[in-house]
Amino acid sequence: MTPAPAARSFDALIIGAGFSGLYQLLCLRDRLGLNVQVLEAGDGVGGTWYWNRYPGARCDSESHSYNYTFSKELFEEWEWSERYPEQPEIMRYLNHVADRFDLKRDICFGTRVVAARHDEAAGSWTVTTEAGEKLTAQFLITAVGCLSTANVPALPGLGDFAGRWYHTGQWPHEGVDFRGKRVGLVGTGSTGIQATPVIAEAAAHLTVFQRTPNYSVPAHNAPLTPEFRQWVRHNHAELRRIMQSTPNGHPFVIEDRSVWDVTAEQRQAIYEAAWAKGGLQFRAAFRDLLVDKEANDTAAAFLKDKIREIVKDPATAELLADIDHPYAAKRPPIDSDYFATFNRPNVTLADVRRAPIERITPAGIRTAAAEYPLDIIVFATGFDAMTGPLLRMNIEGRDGRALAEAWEAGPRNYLGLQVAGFPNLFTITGPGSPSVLCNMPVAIEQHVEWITDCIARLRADGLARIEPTEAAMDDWVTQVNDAAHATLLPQAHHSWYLGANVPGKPRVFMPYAGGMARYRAICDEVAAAGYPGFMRGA
Ligand code: NA7
Repeated sequence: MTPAPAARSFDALIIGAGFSGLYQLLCLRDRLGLNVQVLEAGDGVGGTWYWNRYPGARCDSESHSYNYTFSKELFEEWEWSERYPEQPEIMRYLNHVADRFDLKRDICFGTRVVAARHDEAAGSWTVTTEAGEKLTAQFLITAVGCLSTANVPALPGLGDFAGRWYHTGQWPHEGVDFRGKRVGLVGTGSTGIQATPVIAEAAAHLTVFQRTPNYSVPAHNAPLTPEFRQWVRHNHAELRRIMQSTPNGHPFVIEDRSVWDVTAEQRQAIYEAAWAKGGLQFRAAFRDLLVDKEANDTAAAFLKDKIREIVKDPATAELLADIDHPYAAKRPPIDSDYFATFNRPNVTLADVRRAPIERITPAGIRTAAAEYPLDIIVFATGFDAMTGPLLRMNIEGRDGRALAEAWEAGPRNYLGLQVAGFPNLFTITGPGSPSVLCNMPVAIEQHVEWITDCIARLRADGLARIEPTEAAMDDWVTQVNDAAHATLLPQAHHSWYLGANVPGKPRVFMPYAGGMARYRAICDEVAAAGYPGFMRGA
């Protein structure tokens, strides 16, 4: 554990030392010259990647786009080894960044924030850590990630399970030995789909408990060739331009053609080519896949046929292909041999949509249909996404009003960045911003730079505080809703984008679905116009 900082009072406190916290520290400390402290619960940098060490943990963004782009030198000196970066390599990258810019000296590790309260008279935030320490700052910036609060289902009997159980987002650093073990994996989101083939290789038997069947496109991961790496190194500016101009912040453009511009044969050939290429790019094959349900149906049918082609047992294939939502309306997973894994003799699929899990017994999992004896249970059951990490910190704004109360009916803010009644609090990649619908480093750089400019302008104007108006928030909530409903995204009624995976959570489409490029333009316009919708004061 890093010793507590000597000074108790800072210009800015940043919570979290992942992609966003590191860059925010660099910007505020080295560009603005502020006195900044980062508080990080983990014992190292990495954020989401510090905790998600499950077997097969890998980013679905392609590695050459999963880095910072603010520094050409940093971009050019780092070389990724594979098409998609694996968790340990992302950790090496973030440690490299932290060391290169000498960031660790201003990060307090092993320090979990349990409360944050705004003091109106002092114009400052007081943050309390789990150890009871109190720190104050004029600005409070949350860099806590969107997928950092593990969602362990409240299943009766879990405490009595005689084996070991783990959540993928809280994976033990020493790893888990599956050899000779009967393993149950609950959840078939991106995580479960990544972990299944890797666990199946090691375990004696793996049972995958599937509630909602999911599409998946092959990742086609492979080592990067020296030629590709060289091309990346020489194209920093162009790659940055593309990533900043596309709706999802990826280094490829969405094709400007409709599903209906081509014949059925041409469409099939386009989907085959996209399948062969693999990755998230599949969804960029046509411009209307996420806005026209019938167009989407053509992609869905193609992907379901692929499952039936790959999986040999027809009953298992039908269970896997029985998908009830439009393709990419939930976050689309990509995989390495996920469906083929069900052809292995040591892998079973259990349908817990028709026969739900009733309880965990000392011996395993009991569903409405059968009892499955298990030695290890892996919960790949996702996260209390986006709002979860913010709400668990007990943030209180003016007059002690809790953020949990302000967001009782779902998150409300302006531009996904600030909440009325919570002056000088900024939420990096918060709900109401593109965040999880975007390649995260792109969303993070945009937010961090906007916040940095905002604070710089405030100081240059001799002002000390900023918060949005209620009217601006109301208008933004409407825009976030409208943007979501212009797409098929809300049609996946069980999606974590809607908070549907957490019992009791308000059903509100949380990220801004209008596209990163449009969002960036809106934020830039607001800044250029002198921050309309915000109240700035002394
Ligand atoms: P996700 O995408 O939220 O997936 C969680 C999975 O766990 C999903 O299949 C859920 O089914 C399932 N789940 C959750 N609770 C239960 C219970 N109680 N019983 C059975 N099944 C359950 O999380 P991931 O970690 O895979 O991915 C999160 C993001 O990380 C991903 O989207 C990328 O952005 C990176 P459900 O669909 O709720 O029926």
